[in-house]
Amino acid sequence: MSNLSEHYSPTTGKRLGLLIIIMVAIGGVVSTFWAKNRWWFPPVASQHGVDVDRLVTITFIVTGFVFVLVHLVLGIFVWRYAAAREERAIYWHDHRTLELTYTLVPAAILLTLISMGAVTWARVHSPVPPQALRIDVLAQQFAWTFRYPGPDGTFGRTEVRFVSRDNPRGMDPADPAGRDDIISREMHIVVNEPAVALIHSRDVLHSFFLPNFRVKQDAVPGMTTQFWFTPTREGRYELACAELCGVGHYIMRGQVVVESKNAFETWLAGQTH
Ligand SMILES: [Cu+2]
Repeated sequence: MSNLSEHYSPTTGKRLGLLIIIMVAIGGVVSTFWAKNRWWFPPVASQHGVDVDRLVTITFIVTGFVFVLVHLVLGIFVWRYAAAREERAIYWHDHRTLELTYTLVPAAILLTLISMGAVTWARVHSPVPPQALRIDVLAQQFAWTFRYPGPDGTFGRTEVRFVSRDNPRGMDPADPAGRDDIISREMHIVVNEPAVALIHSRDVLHSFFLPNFRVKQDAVPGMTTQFWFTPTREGRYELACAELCGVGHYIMRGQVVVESKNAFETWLAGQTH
């Protein structure tokens, strides 16, 4: 013990404590003022996206507060109780009130955060509104294509055995419902109206990621996954693949256009069948 206290003087403790406090302060300032505009989300453009952002903000505030608090206390304790020659640490075996406090308080905070998340999740993944615009999204190495059901409102049948170079979706040539289907390399949707993406993959796992809309859904070979959302702002947005799907993953991007009902109808009418 005497050896230790010769090496670790109260000055060392003060320096270490101060270092922890300074690091927390620098980290807080840098992330607030410098990283905020570089590493933050792109502007939100969907209804549920606002709820998602609110959840993220609340979570950051709560966890950030606890993070700073814990490290300040750590710094202060290192400072205050650095190896003093005679002082001994207080020790007790049981402290019911203290144990209950540090168990129940974090549990209550976490339960609150989780419940808020669960409520938002349930709303985001609620049943698709019947009037939603349906878009068949096909992911393949390394591109996105979109299909609209055409004037008859029905998608033509697809089957794996029909997939070929000229027929990447595997449209059944015998199905009349498929004759008027419209295939596009851009996804167009109507502002303030729900749209549902019915997502397929032709080869490997991909992920349908619309950062502005806070939408992310895996594209899984052999099944249809879906995500419905309501865009709230007109404009042109990025669609990215968020699942490492091969050497061309980085170029697997698409465009999503949110426009008025009129502009959408005009665009759709101009598409070749
Ligand atoms: Cu991909």
